[in-house]
Amino acid sequence: ETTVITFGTFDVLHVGHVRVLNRAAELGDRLVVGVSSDALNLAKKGRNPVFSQQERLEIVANLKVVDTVFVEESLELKREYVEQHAADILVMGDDWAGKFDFLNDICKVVYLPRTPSISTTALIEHIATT
Ligand code: C2G
Repeated sequence: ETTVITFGTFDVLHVGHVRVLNRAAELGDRLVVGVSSDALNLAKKGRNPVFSQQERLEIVANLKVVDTVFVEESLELKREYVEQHAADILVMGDDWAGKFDFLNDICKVVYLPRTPSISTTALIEHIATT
């Protein structure tokens, strides 16, 4: 059995998120998703997410292709998470290209192309100005 792991904030879920999760799921038999905590999101992006971590976890957990979700507390814990979940493949969008290559010793690291022109930031901007 091949376990795939991926990470993200998944705040205001959109088709870019769904596509990367579907493509990640196709690479294995089981998909595990680390959802960034509210604290990590604030540290990373300088703003609170629209949806709380509990809500984001609930949304992602209910997607057909997702088997397991957990809270990602720190970007520095990737190796621990890969080991804990016995992941064979780590998948990230290519905005992270190269960033997790150091995990090549314990899993395969795959970067998938992002869906162009869709982002939560653009969505928030759109909603705020129309
Ligand atoms: N994504 C995508 N296309 C978009 C937007 C996002 O393919 N138009 C992908 C990202 O590349 C990522 C996933 O969807 O693989 C989740 O995106 P974000 O919620 O923006 O995740 P991020 O904040 O980058 O968190 O440890 C890493 C972080 O937790 C990743």
